[in-house]
Amino acid sequence: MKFSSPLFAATLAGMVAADNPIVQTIYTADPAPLVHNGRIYLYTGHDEPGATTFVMKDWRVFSSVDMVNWQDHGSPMSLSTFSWADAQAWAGQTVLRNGKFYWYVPIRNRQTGGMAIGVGVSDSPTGPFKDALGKPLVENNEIDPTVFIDDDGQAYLYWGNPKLWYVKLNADMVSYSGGVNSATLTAAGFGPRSGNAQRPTTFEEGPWLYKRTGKYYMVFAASCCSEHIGWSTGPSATGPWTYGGVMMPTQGSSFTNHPGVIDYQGSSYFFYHNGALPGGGGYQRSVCVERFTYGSNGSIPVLNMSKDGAPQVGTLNPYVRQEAETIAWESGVQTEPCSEGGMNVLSINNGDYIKVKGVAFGTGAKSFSARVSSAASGGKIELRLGSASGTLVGTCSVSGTGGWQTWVSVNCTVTGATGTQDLFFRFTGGGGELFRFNWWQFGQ
Ligand code: FUB
Repeated sequence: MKFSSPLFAATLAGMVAADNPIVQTIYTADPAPLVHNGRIYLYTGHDEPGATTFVMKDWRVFSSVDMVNWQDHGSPMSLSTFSWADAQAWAGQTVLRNGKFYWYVPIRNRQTGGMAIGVGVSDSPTGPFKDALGKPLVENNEIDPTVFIDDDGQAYLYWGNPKLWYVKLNADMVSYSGGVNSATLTAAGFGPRSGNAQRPTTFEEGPWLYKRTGKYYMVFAASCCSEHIGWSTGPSATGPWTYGGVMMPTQGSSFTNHPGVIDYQGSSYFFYHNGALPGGGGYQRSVCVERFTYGSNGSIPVLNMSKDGAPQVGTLNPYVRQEAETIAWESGVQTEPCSEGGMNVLSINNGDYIKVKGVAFGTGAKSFSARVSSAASGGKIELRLGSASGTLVGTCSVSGTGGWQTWVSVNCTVTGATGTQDLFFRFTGGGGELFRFNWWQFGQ
């Protein structure tokens, strides 16, 4: 992220050992992971810098195969996708059915002024998404949809704050049968809360429904404020629910938290948010991830927020084309849609860097190619190992190309890049923005 304050920039640069938060180029919130074709797609909200309430205008998508290097897919859905909505692009979830991706989101209905649940639909996990209905799927001024498709094909949409509601979705995923149901919130089901007659249990918002080894789980943001994460289980997708306990205590410098739970490549992962980036807080949040193990009886352990995040799953192959916006950590850069498709990195100034974690060079790389552009006079990409000031294994020069979206390929030789290493692209040059960066690849 490009921070206006030198203190913030220095703090971000100093957090390089961390893998949490997952994204540093922008503030992200309300994570909703989805595993598809061996890849994790992470759907998030987007907090605005400097906002003093939940000023949220679009949603974002990131993806990864290794839990540490995350590719930025930009914003395939925003308030403008929904002609009937005017504000509050809040916490949603995406599911796949019959080859289509359905993204359920809470948004403010401009006609009623109340919160409603809209549905975006796309043929691709990264969009673009369009409004599936042209109107709300359901509206009762409550928020935070979660969607789950049971083994028998019945899909459930839950949402709520302060109550918990559900409908049984039809197979088309954009209509429902049986009316709107109110889930019974009991202390036995969701843990007791005292001193709040409207909210007699710890359930607050952000339900996340899934099934694992025959047991149904409802994970949720609990109590307020600040929130912690709680969990309940039941014998069916409609309960009855039995309170399990706390999954993540109140931590971090955000007064909300929001759960997303998946299994990927044999491990279980918990996505949440906090205010850990420089300038972070309740309205400038960032998504993080932890790996965890269920108890033998299916219980969820208490997890703490960490800076380390989840361990890397496997390694990254530098000998196939990698997008420049696939990032484990960065300092100073941003992303934008690219004229060649996908996204590119911009706002590259002298001293900025991108870290790519766990790059498997094997017996050694001999060359490096990068796709770059510059409306200025360019600069250099230093290829360093271990840290932004680590061993220099190559330097690629970038010249002016006559435009910020006028792309050329540049090449340089590489010496001494062997084994598995954290790779740092360190950018150097004169003043101002130097160049932009679309993709890269090493040669053997
Ligand atoms: O991001 C806006 C709201 O804050 C979400 O809808 C809630 O879950 C809370 O995270």
